[in-house]
Amino acid sequence: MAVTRTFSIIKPDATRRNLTGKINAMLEDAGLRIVAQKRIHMTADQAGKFYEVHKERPFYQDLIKFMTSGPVVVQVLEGEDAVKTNRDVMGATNPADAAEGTIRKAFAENIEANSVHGSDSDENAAIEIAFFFSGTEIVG
Ligand code: IDP
Ligand code: MG
Repeated sequence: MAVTRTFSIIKPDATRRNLTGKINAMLEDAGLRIVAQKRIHMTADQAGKFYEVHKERPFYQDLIKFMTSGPVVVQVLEGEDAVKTNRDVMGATNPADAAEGTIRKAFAENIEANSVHGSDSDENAAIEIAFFFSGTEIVG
């Protein structure tokens, strides 16, 4: 396995409850290195574009409302097989299905307000990283 990068978001439900540090500790304990990070308040335009793949899903408008309801922390994570390593520590989308020891099991409020985003493939990781970060903001 190679060292790769993935894109992560600490979502508004988590920043509201001041969980950024606890989530970062779980990411680091899973072997991921935070090589870029910034706290932003997404615009509806940004959130709409970011989640465009879900635009036909019934929850799309709600998701945009949620993702713009407060600050988020966008991150680039680096590590062995980073996409999978991060998805494993995130846990299932629905916290009711998330395994013990995962971020969503520990912190998610419900299937929408589920505390973290993580890219689902290396291709999407590259697209999502470029959506929020310039090359000089990422320091490996
Ligand atoms: P993922 O975040 O685990 O990759 P996706 O299916 O890509 O899950 O969905 C993106 C985000 O959309 C989820 O993290 C969650 O915030 C929201 N979402 C997914 N499914 C539902 C749903 O059935 N109801 C409400 N929100 C949902
Ligand atoms: Mg997804």
